[in-house]
Amino acid sequence: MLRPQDTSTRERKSLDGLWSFRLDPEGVGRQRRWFASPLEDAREMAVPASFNDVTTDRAVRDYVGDIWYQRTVRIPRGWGGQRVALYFESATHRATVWVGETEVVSHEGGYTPFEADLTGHVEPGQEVLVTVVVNNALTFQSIPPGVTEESPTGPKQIYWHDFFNYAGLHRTVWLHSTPPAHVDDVTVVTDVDGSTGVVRYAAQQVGGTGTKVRVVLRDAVGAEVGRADGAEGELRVADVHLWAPGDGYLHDLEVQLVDGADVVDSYHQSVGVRTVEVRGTGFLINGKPFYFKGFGMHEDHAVIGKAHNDAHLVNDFELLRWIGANSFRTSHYPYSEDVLDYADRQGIVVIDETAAVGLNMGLGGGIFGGQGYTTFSPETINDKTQEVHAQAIRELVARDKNHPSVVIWSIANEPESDTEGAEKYFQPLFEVARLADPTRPVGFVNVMLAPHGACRVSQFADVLMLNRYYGWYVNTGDLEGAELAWEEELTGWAGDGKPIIITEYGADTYPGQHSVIEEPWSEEYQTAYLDMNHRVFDRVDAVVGEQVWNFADFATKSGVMRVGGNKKGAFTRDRQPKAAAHALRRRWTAGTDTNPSTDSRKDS
Ligand code: BDP
Repeated sequence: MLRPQDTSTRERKSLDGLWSFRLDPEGVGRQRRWFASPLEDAREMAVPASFNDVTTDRAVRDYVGDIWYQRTVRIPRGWGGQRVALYFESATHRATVWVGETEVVSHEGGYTPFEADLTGHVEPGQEVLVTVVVNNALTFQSIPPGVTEESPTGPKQIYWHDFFNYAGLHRTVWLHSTPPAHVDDVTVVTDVDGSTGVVRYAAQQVGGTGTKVRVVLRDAVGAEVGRADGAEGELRVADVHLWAPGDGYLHDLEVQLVDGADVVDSYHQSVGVRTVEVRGTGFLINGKPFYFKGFGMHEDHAVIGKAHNDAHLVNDFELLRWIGANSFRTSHYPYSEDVLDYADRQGIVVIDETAAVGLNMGLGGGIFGGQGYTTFSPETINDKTQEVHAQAIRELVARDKNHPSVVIWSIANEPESDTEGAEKYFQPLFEVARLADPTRPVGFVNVMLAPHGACRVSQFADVLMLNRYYGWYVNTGDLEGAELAWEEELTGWAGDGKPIIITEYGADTYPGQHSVIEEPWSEEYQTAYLDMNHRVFDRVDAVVGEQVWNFADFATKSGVMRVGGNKKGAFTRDRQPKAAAHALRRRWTAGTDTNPSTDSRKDS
């Protein structure tokens, strides 16, 4: 499956806008066939948006269950003889879709795309009713997991991740056409041989008899630099302009299906020629040591929740550039495809993460409400969860494998990782990731509860990714004690001989809170806390990256540890800098021209 495009042979039509919307607290809509006619008692809802914060109604914000979306769609009259499909960039956390009275697709997982083939169900020029039932309940068999507990006031959704369970249609829905014979998938792997770029490609076609694959590679100004015939092959580009951090140089690979002299289908795949390699404790991009500077982020904004929005996208990347960041992690789920495309063009490096967050009943205790469950057991996170998780990894890789910005797959955030159950659960998932993509390093993000010596999962990882809160959740307010304890643990990890990226370190900070003696929650403490961490990182050679938690403040469920959400942002939720943002900017741009490609630190 490829993302819809407008090309010489394909067309797409966005279905963004206002849809009819109705909650279904009794869960009767499927049985009463709400898809068969215009939704009764509906209100209007924006797509793309998380539905939760759009209204003023608490019942909407906290709703758990089936959510119905519906609109009419006109099939373009010029699409006769074409394959017609509906493509959802995401539906959180699962969905079933009807066109008229015909069920056309179901999908599990809230952050990866899926598609329904409508050919044969619709006619060009016809207006059809498209109905989607989205379901946002989390269970032990969903990724991320959760559980619904009965309470005197009704069922309550419990989950163990620290961000609000925003749901709905967060991203664009496309109606699109392809020729009946069309390119169905493209995989590109690049290499560098001296000054020559190597582009290996493999293309799949469906529906063709006698059609052949042809590829044409063009540079950024459109000059042809290579072409080949055949479903698989290799192109070599002399004096290639590489894709590199801070230099998002892209080639365009046009994948054609040809029938004699006719171009039956044309699909455009961006290609960044670059290499990624782990060597000892080094992380190399294009053979050069790379030091990650940046953040764990969230898709999170006022009103729209987790919806994708281009203005916010550009603004967030402007702030990344302003502060001197060269990278981020898609904590804790795959972000919009537009974010990855933009990262490619901006030369920002990405650690790409699945939505496997909260697989840890030891974490948070009273804070996140994990009491009373065992993480890995037949009744909780089990074989079925592992299958869903494996599928989430496959879908992430299938969607993002061709993005040069993506340099590491993170298969989970802070799972339980110090037990036999964890080892058994995760070993096969590393294999799933490596089978799906043998070219990129694979890792997972380790939690403080499984320190060096106790973790049984990091043995499978190519890169060690650590989240640590010395000076916040432990040694609170005691940065001297924190510095000692942190350096001791980190030195242990450094002995494993793998590169280490600190994927989270941070302190909640209420903007405008000040304190001469650097008290927790003050802007001064956040800055001092980050400085302490940086002193530790700078003393440990195996550390190849620092990603602060978090880029910006973000929404969470209510809790006694959360003040209007998580306040660990360097920026506020509306993207104003706290004092720490200026401090980070000084560190990350020191000795550079603020170009993220120029790393002033840790060049070896
Ligand atoms: C880590 C999680 C992250 C949380 C963060 C925190 O990975 O999602 O938001 O801690 O507590 O446990 O701020």
